[in-house]
Amino acid sequence: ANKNVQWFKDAKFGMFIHWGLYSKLAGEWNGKRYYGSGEWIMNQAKIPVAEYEKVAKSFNPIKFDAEEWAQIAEDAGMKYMVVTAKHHEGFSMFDSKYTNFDIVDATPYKKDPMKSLAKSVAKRNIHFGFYYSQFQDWYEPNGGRNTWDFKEAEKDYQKYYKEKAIPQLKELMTNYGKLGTIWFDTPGGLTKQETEDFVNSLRKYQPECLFSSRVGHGLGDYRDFGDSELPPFTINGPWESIYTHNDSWGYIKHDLNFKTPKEIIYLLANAAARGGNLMLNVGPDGEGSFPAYSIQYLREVGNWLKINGES
Ligand code: FUL
Repeated sequence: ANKNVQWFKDAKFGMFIHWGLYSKLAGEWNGKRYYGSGEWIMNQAKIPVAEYEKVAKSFNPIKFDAEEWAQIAEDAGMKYMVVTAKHHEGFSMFDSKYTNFDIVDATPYKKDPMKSLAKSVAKRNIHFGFYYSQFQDWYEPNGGRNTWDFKEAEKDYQKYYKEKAIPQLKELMTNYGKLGTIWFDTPGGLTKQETEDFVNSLRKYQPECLFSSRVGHGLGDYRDFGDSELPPFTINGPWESIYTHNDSWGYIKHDLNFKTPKEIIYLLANAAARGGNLMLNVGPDGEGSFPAYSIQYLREVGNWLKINGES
């Protein structure tokens, strides 16, 4: 295990951010509404890559303001932030040399929002990290789980890891300053030995950066449970629970089921009482704005913590 895990154990409260092309679709495709997890819309609607990539042409998050996002997290009392650098859809929300399907090359926005976000967050002494979907990549012929465009039997996962996932993780670990964590998700395509080699090959870029347990095979530096799951009793060792503010991780405009400040404080207290962290997700929209309810309720949580919390 990584000896730099103390900050994580002390953190208690973090912000998770799901942001990608799906945020622009906002839970709707060809006039049909989708529910559940907005970041899964490409898979739910079986949108062909050739159609999905067109979404990038109008993705222009002009309202994105790194200072504002970081300030919302700080005011809420959050000590770390993990943002989607690439989710299962395969779109890179950062400038990458290894694909043109990224926010700088494929959108009218043309800037790398992760650069300014990393800076604004670090400035506030909040630990910064990236979510990276290391196996599922529905854009790549050799990435995991797009079976509506590509044939499973023809996939070469090793090639995808070698040519995209590993080089991109190197970019993330070398171009954005000091990272608190890389949040891997939904492992696949690698044996335990291969996963160990994968982890070790990345350690050298930032030995202190933590890796989430969803890197697979019981590896990783801290434990995550299922989505929206609190362990029923005290757990030893570093862990976190992940919940989202409404019902979806990625922005869905017709999902208004936001947890109240009181509900968020209950979750936070329950995680803390069992010895772990709560990482609460918000889903900014395609223009780069947080939902108004998230801004308001997180501020109220922060105000409560200032009066009642220790920190
Ligand atoms: C899951 C992913 O498949 C979801 O889209 C989301 O990112 C959640 C936090 O993890 O397993």
